[in-house]
Amino acid sequence: MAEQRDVDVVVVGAGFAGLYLLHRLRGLGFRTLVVEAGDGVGGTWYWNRYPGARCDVESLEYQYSFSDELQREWNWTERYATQPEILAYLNHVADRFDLRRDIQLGTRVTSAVYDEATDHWAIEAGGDRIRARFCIMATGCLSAAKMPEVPGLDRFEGHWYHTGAWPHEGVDFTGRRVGVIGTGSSGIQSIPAIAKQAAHLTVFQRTPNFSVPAQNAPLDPDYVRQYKDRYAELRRQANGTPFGFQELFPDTMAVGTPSEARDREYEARWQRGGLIFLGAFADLVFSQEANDTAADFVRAKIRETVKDPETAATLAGQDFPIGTKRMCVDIDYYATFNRNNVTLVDLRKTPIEAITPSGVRTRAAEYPVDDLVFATGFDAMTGALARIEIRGRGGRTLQDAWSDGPRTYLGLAMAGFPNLFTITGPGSPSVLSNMAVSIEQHVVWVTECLEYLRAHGHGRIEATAEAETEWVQHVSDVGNSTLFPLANSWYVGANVPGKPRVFMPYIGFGTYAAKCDEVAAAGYAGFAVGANG
Ligand code: NA7
Repeated sequence: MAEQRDVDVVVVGAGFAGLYLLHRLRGLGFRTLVVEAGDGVGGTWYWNRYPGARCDVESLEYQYSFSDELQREWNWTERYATQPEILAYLNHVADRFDLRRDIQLGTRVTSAVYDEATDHWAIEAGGDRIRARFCIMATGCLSAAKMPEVPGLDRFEGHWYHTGAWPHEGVDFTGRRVGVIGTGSSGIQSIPAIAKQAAHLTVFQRTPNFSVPAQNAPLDPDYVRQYKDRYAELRRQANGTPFGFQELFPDTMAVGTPSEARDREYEARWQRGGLIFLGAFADLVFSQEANDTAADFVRAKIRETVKDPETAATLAGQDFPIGTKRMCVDIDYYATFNRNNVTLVDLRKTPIEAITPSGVRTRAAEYPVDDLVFATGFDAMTGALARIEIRGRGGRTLQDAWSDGPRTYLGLAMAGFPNLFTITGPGSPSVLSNMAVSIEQHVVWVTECLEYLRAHGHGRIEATAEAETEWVQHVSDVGNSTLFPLANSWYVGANVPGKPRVFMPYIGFGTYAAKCDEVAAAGYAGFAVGANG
């Protein structure tokens, strides 16, 4: 029988969240162990190594703010950092803060079981057993890769890859016929890069997405210097905005603004590039009429860019309000379809019937490919947690507790699962915000909570069923006041057959953070706390 390790806190995952958790918990004197499935740190940025992978949040905004020296000394080279650069940054953080000695790599947590008699969690991980009073799931919300339900892959004779589990040695597509299935962020980033290398690229599109240009460029050293001087102030500003971005949200409405002025605003933002396009007007995610003006602007840009009218129409055939599926940020995505070696297949007209030994067969034709890339996304927000057997009070599994959809209090804790926390969990605003800002907020809140419990001699904390029910309702009410639930997105679990259709993220980072602060200031209102078991 493997030896059991005893710690105060076990953290599952060594990505952006897990690394910062370890740094803070250690600083507070908690004996902490981080368990990570990958052979390196970095989480999302460890696994997603597909060609063209970048963050769609600007590099200067997508970093830790907890260390002044770190932000001063680390230099991002481009406006949008590539995956290798972000991974290098996270490795730098792991080394700089001497984190590695408490991270167990290459170890997948398979179960976490709560012992009511002692208020401890028993964790099983690759044959190891760990006992900890607190367990924090920093497992990521886009980390459980999702393959499509298409028959025949087992007979495919070429190579196939999922963007979220890309080979470390890279893939050379030179001279090869490649198929990409999926046109979310991962597809939209990888398609231009693969098209430059492959002999031929066939893109299989089910739902066309909205994408705006990144207008990526090397960072100007003068700009970076000025930015660094104002860093703390800018981050404070981001912490109060609805999506955790520095850009302040406008109060002007698209409805009522004359169309020339509206289009000038959209054009200016298109030229600036990036997700701030959606910040053009305050009513874009609330009013269909407003949303249509932004969506029509992007569709016109697609038709202007893509030369073949039929291909342009297929790329511009979105059937959901812009922004209600994660909008994509691209480098030359639409222009890529002007290349002679790229073909677009509209799966809405001719769905995939099967993967054959030599390609992809749709209802209309067979497309021969040597390599297949699945850019088909993730079982988002709940997938990584569902893959671990998590048992709380009475041996009840989290999957059972969430059979009608995820239920959390603040996206951080669950009734029936004492001393368990989730970072970027369902019910938190993480996926609808600048993830770096959300993660820092969650980590600070959870670690301050543990500090409070220790200071007050409490060994147990648990969200009450009432607080959880109220929060679930509130998340849903806020979601329903917007256009978000209109899209068949992974925000509502639509990409996973059988997954309950529940709008999972909380909309409004600033409001959320204020609510979390209020809860803490009121002695953790909505939680039951108890003495050491
Ligand atoms: P996404 O955004 O979930 O995109 C997945 C894409 O794959 C999307 O276009 C899907 O079409 C498509 N898909 C999924 N299953 C199938 C099948 N069976 N057949 C055809 N096409 C399919 O994942 P990403 O990895 O691109 O991005 C995830 C997040 O990472 C992103 O939001 C950013 O936050 C970063 P559908 O829309 O379901 O019709």
